[in-house]
Amino acid sequence: MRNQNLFVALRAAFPADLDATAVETDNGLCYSWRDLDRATAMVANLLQSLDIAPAADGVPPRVAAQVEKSVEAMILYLATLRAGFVFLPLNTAYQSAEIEYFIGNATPAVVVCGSKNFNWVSKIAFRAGTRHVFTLDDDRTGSLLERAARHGDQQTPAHKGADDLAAIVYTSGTTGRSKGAMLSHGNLLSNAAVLKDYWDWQPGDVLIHALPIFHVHGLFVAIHGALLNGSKMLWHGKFDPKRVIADLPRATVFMGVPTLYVRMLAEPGLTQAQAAHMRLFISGSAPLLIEIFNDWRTRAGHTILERYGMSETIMLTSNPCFPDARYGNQSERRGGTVGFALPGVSVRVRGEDDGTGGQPLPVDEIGGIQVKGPNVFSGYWQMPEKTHEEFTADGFFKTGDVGKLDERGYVTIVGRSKDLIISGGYNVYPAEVEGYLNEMPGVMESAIVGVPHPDFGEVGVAVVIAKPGAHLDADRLIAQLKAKLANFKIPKRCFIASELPRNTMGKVQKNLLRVQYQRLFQAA
Ligand code: MCA
Ligand code: AMP
Repeated sequence: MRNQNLFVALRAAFPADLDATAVETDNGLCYSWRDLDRATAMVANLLQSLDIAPAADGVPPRVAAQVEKSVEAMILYLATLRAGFVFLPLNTAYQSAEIEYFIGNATPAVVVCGSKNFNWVSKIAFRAGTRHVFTLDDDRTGSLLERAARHGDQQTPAHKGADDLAAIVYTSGTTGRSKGAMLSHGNLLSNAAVLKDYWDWQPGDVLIHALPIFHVHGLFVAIHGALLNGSKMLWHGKFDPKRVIADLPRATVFMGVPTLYVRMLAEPGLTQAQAAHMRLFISGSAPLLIEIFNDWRTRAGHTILERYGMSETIMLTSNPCFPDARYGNQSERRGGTVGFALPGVSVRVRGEDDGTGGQPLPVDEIGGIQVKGPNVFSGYWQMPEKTHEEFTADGFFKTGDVGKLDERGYVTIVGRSKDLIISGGYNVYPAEVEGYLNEMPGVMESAIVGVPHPDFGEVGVAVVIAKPGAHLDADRLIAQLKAKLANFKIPKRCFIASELPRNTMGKVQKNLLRVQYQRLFQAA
């Protein structure tokens, strides 16, 4: 049977000239395609040489990585695929309680972390039974590379079927702990192949990569897109609007969350002349405001292509690259919509879930968005009941997003049935943060709501109620939260109130809090 390892497909797309530049970094380094091939072979050989007991359930070893963005971090991801192991990317903002949960839940055989975190991360990992902890920093140092340097630069990619597990991506839950979405080689490759076609990747395309590589957008959509097209990447370690704008004349494709577009629009250097060489600007991970969509058209002279996806499904819908022949100019990129279901993906909108998955709804009616396709994950790591709950009897995944489909098939997202805040493209689940707040001394209860924010799109605001007789200090609560949770999850403001609004059933009316605080950041 053909080897369906995703790495094999990516490697096959490398250009014939292996000495051409594959990645150019913002600190002046160049990596050739040959460098990527050799380095992934060396790291894959290292992984395969480790003394790891085979798992009774046959699941390949997991490699968890909490490392700063670097080309070597991307090489670690590709090497993990190449070795046939399973990659588990972790946001660098996660703190010890979060890391303890992920490592305890996924029981990785290998953990890779920044050298400044080695002491506490290795303690957590060793306690959880991980025997191999390496370091990797963003300046090409660390024990991972030192050890890999002792291995050969030839390696035969592990043989994989389409359904074999390639990555576990953790997404927070509306209740309880984070869930690990299990993505297979087939999920990732089918999506990448569809996007190559749909976004019309062309010879000579050059991608500006300025997103973090521990989430689906930067790790899969951007990297797979460039590699599967044999395209060079201009690699930005950290997003800096000025530096991205400076690179536009050398590039053709850019992918960003809406906050990146907002920040670039604030730069006088963004002009139509500067963006003239670009072919495609893509936005996703959070709603793109129509004002930003329109401003970008005027200032950069391009129409942003907005698309929609999830960690569990990778990309689901996209506005078209070109008008669809069936609809002529009626099928252009439409601001405020996330476009059409991608080829091979089924998207439907259903009414209230009555246990049957919900009734079909007519065109333009708002309901729950459900999806099916070769890109959709197989389930949550070791959570069969959760997996069962999130799928309908006929195999559609309930996204938790609320939206509608028009008669041409454009999908518009109007809200979410899940209590989720998307801040600068990162997901924050209020239930998780409220859980931490509620455990703090003197706190009786709390509610966190998302409110509009000019930079991050949406941010969390906390309303906290003190126990009788207790005195609470909002700044102290925020400081205490910062010590426990990733920084992007911290509410941007905290208010101490005497009570929370409740309906007759006693449920907190978050909609009222959202209205109360909706203008909080308007003038910011
Ligand atoms: C940083 N801060 C944030 C965020 N980022 N607060 C809320 N939301 C955020 N996203 C806070 C920090 O805690 C800090 O607060 C202050 O802002 C400045 O931090 P700094 O690190 O300097 O911020 P930055 O480097 O400018 O980061 C902003 C950013 C970043 C570049 C917009 O958030 C980012 O790269 N976002 C992209 C996320 C992404 O790739 N999402 C894709 C997920 P303090 O000073 O108080 O400590 S994949 C997905 O959603 C699906 C599948 C899809 O469809 O793509
Ligand atoms: P994640 O859990 O990080 O994979 O985030 C997935 C969620 O991001 C989706 O369920 C949507 O709520 C949201 N999302 C992604 N792309 C878009 C978009 N273009 N517009 C609105 N929401 C989006």
